Amino acid sequence: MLNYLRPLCIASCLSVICSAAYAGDHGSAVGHAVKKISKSKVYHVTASDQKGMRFDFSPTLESKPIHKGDTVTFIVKNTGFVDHEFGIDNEQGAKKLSQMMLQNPMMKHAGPNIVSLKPQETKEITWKFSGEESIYFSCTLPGHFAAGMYKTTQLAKH
Ligand SMILES: [Cu+2]
Repeated sequence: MLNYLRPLCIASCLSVICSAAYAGDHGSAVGHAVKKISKSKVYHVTASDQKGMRFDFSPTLESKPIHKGDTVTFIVKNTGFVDHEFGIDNEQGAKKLSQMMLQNPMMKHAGPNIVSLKPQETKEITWKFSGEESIYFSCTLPGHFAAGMYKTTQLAKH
């Protein structure tokens, strides 16, 4: 009986650790999710895996930077052949979660700062940027972060 229960306990403990480390209740170290779509700043993001795993932003983050305090909508489309995620966090949060996912590939995780996308699926997330200024957009599915599936940006000052 005890042996039977043990894997369940490990799984639920991990998911608690994971959400505490990565998302928290309201967002992440770099802001929080917002329900209303941004009227001023929208990026279309593709998550792809045909020519390496990557995110592409349109417009690019270089040509249209995000400023501290901005509310931004990301319309994310998975144009690849496998599942992907789009998460918003700081470097520490993104790296910690991708490391945990590598060690526990079956681990389920979710949070207000992550959208999960099946192939050809499109979802949107609206985020108010506050807190830390160094941002990591990342896919933390096992091996994807290491393969280069992330983009970083530094919030611009007004
Ligand atoms: Cu991915």
